[in-house]
Amino acid sequence: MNISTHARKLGFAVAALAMSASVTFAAEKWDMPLAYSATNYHSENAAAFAKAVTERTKGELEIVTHASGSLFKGGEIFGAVRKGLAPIGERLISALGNEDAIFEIDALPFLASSFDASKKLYKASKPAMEKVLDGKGLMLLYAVPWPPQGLYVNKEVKSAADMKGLKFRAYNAATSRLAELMGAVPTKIEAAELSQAFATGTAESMISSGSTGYDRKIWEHVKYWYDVNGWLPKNMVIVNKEAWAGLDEATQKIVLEEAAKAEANGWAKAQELSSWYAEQLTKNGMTVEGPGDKLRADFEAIGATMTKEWLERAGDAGKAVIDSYKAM
Ligand code: PCA
Repeated sequence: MNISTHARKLGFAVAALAMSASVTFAAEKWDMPLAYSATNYHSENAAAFAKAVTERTKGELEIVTHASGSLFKGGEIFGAVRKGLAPIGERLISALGNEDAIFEIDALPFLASSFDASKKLYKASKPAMEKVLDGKGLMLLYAVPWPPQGLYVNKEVKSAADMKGLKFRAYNAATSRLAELMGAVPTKIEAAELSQAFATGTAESMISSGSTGYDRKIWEHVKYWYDVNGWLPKNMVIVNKEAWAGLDEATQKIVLEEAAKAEANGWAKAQELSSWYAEQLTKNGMTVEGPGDKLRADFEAIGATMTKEWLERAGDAGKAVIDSYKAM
């Protein structure tokens, strides 16, 4: 091989390398932080969404989920997506009360306590939420509920007064307030850290779904779950608008289609698993029952106080959402 052939070959090789590099470069990789365990249906649903987008775009947009708060912790995900540190992520909506009161609407006790009611509340609150998100440079892709919330506790509880002084694990300001109104002592702890909190005695009670109790093997720590069935908080998947604008139209269309599928699948799964989770708690030795009359009445009174307080914070925009929900 003479020198010039060699140089030509080298030239081709460099050009080929540059071309393949530019092809790889055009493809986007989106890391998607999630707060809950990989085996939770929210995380599995997000992983299926990510896989479908990756496959349908032939890797032009690869979405990779990171469960259990491994990339950003639950409390950091919203801020990370807003700042563009992550282009996409999932967050519990009702934990965002500091961002805007509207986000607390689906954790108001007894406003919407069935899947059907919760869906209506989602429909009624979605435009207001989207407006707030838009103002923060974010876009809503889909939202999926948790099953109904119940009271986990280490002893038999017949009334709110029985909760007095108990350490209570809260997942947002609303559950903290609820604990306070019962006389319990709230501490905010993300689901990913809650086994530890119960094991060390930092928490002795909480309100959450059968889903989270099951994920965290809560029966190792507490024996009672009172199915208060007061609300069904939702997780939402949001995307940074700048990252969104960087996608071509065909890719955006695929993401929206897959988001709609993920939303429908997620709602169906939550509903399907709801009683299954309760059964698993029973199977693992827990007492699972409805709240007694007194406890239920106490919760309703607390719910009324919390709704009143929320309406004061959320103002006319909040009232308009509640009115439109009630009219549905
Ligand atoms: N599980 C989440 C939020 C609501 C729920 O059911 C948690 O306990 O953190």
